[in-house]
Amino acid sequence: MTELMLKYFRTKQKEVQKEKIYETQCPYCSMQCKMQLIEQSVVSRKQYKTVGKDNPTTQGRICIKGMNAYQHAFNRERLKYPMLKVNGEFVRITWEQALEYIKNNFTRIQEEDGLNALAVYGSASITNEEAYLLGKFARVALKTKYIDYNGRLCMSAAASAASQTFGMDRGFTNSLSEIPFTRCIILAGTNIAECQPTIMPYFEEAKANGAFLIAIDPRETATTKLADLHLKLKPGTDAALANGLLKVIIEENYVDDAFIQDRAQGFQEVKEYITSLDLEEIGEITGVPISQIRKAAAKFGKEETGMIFTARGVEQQTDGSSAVRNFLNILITTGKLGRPNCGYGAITGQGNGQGAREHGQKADQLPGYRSIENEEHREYVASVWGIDPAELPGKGVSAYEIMEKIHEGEITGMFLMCSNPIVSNPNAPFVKNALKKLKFLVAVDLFVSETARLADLILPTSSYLEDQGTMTNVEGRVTLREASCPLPGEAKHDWQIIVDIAHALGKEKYFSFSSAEEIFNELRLASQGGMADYYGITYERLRKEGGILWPCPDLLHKGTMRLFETSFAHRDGKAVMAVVPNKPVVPKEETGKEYPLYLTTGRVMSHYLTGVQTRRSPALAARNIESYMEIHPQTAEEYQIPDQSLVKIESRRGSIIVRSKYSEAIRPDTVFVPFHWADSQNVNNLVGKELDPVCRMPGFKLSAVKVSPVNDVYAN
Ligand SMILES: Nc1nc2c(c(=O)[nH]1)N[C@H]1C(S)=C(S)[C@@H](COP(=O)(O)OP(=O)(O)OC[C@H]3O[C@@H](n4cnc5c(=O)[nH]c(N)nc54)[C@H](O)[C@@H]3O)O[C@H]1N2
Ligand SMILES: Nc1nc2c(c(=O)[nH]1)N[C@H]1C(S)=C(S)[C@@H](COP(=O)(O)OP(=O)(O)OC[C@H]3O[C@@H](n4cnc5c(=O)[nH]c(N)nc54)[C@H](O)[C@@H]3O)O[C@H]1N2
Ligand code: SF4
Ligand SMILES: [Mo]
Repeated sequence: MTELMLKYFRTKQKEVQKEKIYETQCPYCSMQCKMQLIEQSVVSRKQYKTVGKDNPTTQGRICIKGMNAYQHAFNRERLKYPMLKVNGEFVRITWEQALEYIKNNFTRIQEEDGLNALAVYGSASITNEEAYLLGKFARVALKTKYIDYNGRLCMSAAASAASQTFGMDRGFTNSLSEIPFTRCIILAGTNIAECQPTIMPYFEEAKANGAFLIAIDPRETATTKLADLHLKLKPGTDAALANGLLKVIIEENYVDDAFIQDRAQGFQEVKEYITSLDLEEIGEITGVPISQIRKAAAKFGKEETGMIFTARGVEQQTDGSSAVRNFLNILITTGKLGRPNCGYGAITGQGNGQGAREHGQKADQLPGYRSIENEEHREYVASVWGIDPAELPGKGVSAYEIMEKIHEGEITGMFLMCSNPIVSNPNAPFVKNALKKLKFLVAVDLFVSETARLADLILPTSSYLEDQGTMTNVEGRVTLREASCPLPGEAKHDWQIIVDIAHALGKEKYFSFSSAEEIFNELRLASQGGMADYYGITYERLRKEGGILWPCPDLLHKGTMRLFETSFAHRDGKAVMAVVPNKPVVPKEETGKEYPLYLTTGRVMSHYLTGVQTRRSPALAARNIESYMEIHPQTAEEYQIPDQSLVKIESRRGSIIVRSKYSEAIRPDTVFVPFHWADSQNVNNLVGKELDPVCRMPGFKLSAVKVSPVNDVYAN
């Protein structure tokens, strides 16, 4: 190094005047990696880097999204003031004006159209405290029955399946620490390598220890590459595939009779139905060679221990709930539950995908996973809230059905917190028109998202760096994220916004909170004695113990690492098996002459959900600047679509234009499009409105489409 260079570096070093460390937790997926944001103040500017921090779930690992999350939080487009739409333009107003405006409009709407004319639409990206408070806000401050949230599009199939089969829904029956020691793993419709990257070492370790990994996915992905066997099924046929696996398991007698006898109901009916099925036919339905079905079943059946994981590939189907139940049938039949290194995992999606589904944001739910239709549950929660149980509204409808109610004129106003439904809901043009029809829409967001653009009023809120609260991660582990940065401008925390509006509506008596911890303490009480019992968890314990797995019913309870060791959560302690038909009761869209290809949708590593945050993070956006359609070269040739060229994709609902991307990794009868982009690239313009009859999950993973090169479109 020359003298000159040395001098340069010394001066540079001196320029780094100070370093600040912000303790935080990633705002994105369900791993909820703990991390530190390091801010270096250099004379002219601030620079940032993020490093992982040790914790029981991810041991200090982070992925590229976590590494670059600060970029959206510090983005210049962050909302800092309440913004009111005046003649089509957003103008800054004060909080006093905003609250007055909300009060007047909410009151007017409820006077004109009834209490249920106001809907609340929530999210699983907010904290437990905020999710809890939003549920209470809808029922106590607004007295409306219409509340639901974006988790309906995410976790509802897995949640309903676990509730029906086990009597209780915690995504993982075991803690992650058991994965490395299991002998056989089925990964069904999950792309953990891109969606929960920091979970990967658990599976890599299992493999290193000799476990056999089976992946079920219509595409080869970074996840299926880890597997020993990849069942490349036709989209939407998981229920039938699970029947095929069960058939071999039963025929080859890998059945755990003692377990079934002691701990399950309904095996005989399942067995009878399975015996009546034809494996050849299952091979045809699923497109998976029978030899592979046999191999997978034998491996899973034979091994002493095994685990099954499902995610949105299986679940985001109009038979998602029963498809998951069929995978649970396999676990029960082989007795792989309630003991070490055996169990089920629904891999949660959003940061608080677990906690936000437990404390009252769902249309039919009260805190602690209680039911709004159960008299005892209503009485208990009403007593915590200090109201008469008769005042509690009844059950509402699911997220997409709220949009239908708007079109029908029953809902005329909405309070939207932390979601971008015109991009994330199926049948997107219908949803956009619904929101445009509202008399009054308030959106609480960090940015002017595509949906916020339609709002009458946008309220600025805090990002993960500024907001304190608990999040329940993929394992069911409740973790505390501390606030580490000051709020920008006049932004307020989501919980503060809810509290302020409740006060403006004259409900201060029920919303007298001045910190997240105070809300958590009420949540603890409201959840006490429920399925998801958080009573024994306190901020103090979370700080000391670094996370606790629920249920945790008292202050001395250590939390629950493994569920169902001696009994399931149904009254009689037994798991309930279900007969799942090969073909769903509500038929799925079929491909045919006009729409010959299956379309399935999902994610890429660098973007998050509707992309509002990641499209504003330069380091992430640069990796995937636009949407694309993954297509097999053979199929592309058939439809004369060159690689990397614009292609029109059409379904019965609408069309989009994206760039083609050749890939041998996908089935020739299927194309794949990620859903992180809006407007003319919004793949939900193509997805239909049909919902799973049990859990109201849309069929995001299956539509029939046709594709054509864009040049031809113009030529026509
Ligand atoms: N990078 C990134 N990570 C994320 C997110 C993100 O947006 N980006 N979102 C978070 C959220 S909220 C969620 S819910 C999770 C989602 O996590 P995943 O469910 O793992 O993600 P997806 O890409 O939606 O779908 C998973 C896989 O299902 C496959 N698939 C499609 N159709 C079928 C089918 O019919 N059957 C089967 N068996 N498989 C099928 C797809 O090819 C895909 O590889 O990820 C979380 N993590
Ligand atoms: N085709 C297709 N569609 C899908 C899916 C699919 O696989 N395929 N997956 C579905 C799934 S699993 C999910 S989870 C949904 C998610 O879909 P959305 O609910 O639309 O989720 P996001 O894109 O995360 O929208 C969150 C919004 O809240 C803002 N925000 C971020 N943090 C905060 C906060 O702390 N407070 C507030 N108030 N706002 C905040 C963001 O800026 C953004 O505008 O999409 C579903 N839609
Ligand atoms: S996106 Fe998920 S895996 Fe990546 S750092 Fe954030 S929480 Fe961890
Ligand atoms: Mo999700």
